[in-house]
Amino acid sequence: MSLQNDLLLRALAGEQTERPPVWLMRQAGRILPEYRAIRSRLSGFKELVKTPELACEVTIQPVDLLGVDAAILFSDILVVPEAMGLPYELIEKVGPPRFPETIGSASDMKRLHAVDPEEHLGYVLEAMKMTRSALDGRVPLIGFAGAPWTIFCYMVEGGGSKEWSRARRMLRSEPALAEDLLDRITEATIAYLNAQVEAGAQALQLFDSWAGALDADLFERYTMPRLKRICDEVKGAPLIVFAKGAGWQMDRLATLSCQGLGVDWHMPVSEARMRAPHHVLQGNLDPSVLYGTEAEVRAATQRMLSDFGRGMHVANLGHGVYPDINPDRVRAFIDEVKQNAHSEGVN
Ligand code: 1CP
Repeated sequence: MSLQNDLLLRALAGEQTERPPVWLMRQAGRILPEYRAIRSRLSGFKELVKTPELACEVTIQPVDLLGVDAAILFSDILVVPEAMGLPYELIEKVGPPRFPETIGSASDMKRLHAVDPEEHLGYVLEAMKMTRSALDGRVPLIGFAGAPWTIFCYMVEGGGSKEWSRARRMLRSEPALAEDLLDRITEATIAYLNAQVEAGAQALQLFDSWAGALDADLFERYTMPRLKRICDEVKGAPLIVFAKGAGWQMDRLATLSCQGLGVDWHMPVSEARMRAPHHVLQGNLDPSVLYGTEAEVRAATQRMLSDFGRGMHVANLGHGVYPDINPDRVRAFIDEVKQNAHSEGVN
């Protein structure tokens, strides 16, 4: 089945497209009342993630309701530590996800096992197959995983953190243990992403949401070799690596064999382009711009588009959309990107 809208895939292949494709990180989720309606009928987030019919339905919602050029499978990066042996909890109205058990010592590693995607993450692969078929070629389907360092952060800390000091302490005080844990996450991630491609993912994103917590030495020693392995060993779909807060490492990231690099809103676009001349860049509007008026959203989107210039660009925010943003502002952002083509006389 050929794609009716293949802008994202053509852009990631380095082709000059009529206009940049546009999608939003975290587009499937709490910004949409239609998502909240489904969620409120369920026992919680986990039921949604583990029920392929429902995951499929909320994945397609932003395609129907917002008009994005790609769907991203509704799931979470935390399914990988769970598949390795550390289950997460997301208790409604209590707060963000938590891991009741964490990794703090060599003996904790006994809790972990190798990941067989079919056996341990079959529900994600099922949702992927179902969604690919339900999309019926309307837009490409993006699969994803967390990068090793970001998953390591959650497995060591047990939940979100401002500084990730416990995770960074492990890198410095127990390097052999840290390397072992990062390698196991890397193995699981490679198998998982390849299985997603087999199940129907047409593009992939690796979220290194907490890459910005590392200094240059730690980034080089612990992160770069694993990102390189993933880029080299995952086959069959273009890959975007988004290392949030690590724009200053763009020249190192530009040595990776992935097709796309995410750019957060701190990074001047001209500098990202200079340091990564051969990669497609994705981003980078500050999500908080979407709290402004429609006119402000449109003006800021225009500025972003002109900063990136023509080609080699996937329009997105510089991080995930915040749950309390008005979907009309998201629509204004998307519409402004789409208008961009018309104002230059092409579709
Ligand atoms: O419905 C709810 O109330 C739960 C909120 C929620 C949602 C909608 C969580 C819990 N995860 C998700 C979905 C999700 N998570 C997607 C869906 C697809 C889409 O993008 O539309 C994706 C790609 C993720 C990825 C994810 N989960 C990341 C990487 C992206 C990023 O924003 O940096 C991270 C760090 C997580 C962990 C996570 N899951 C959920 C929360 C609240 C968090 C943050 C935890 C913390 O650090 O405190």
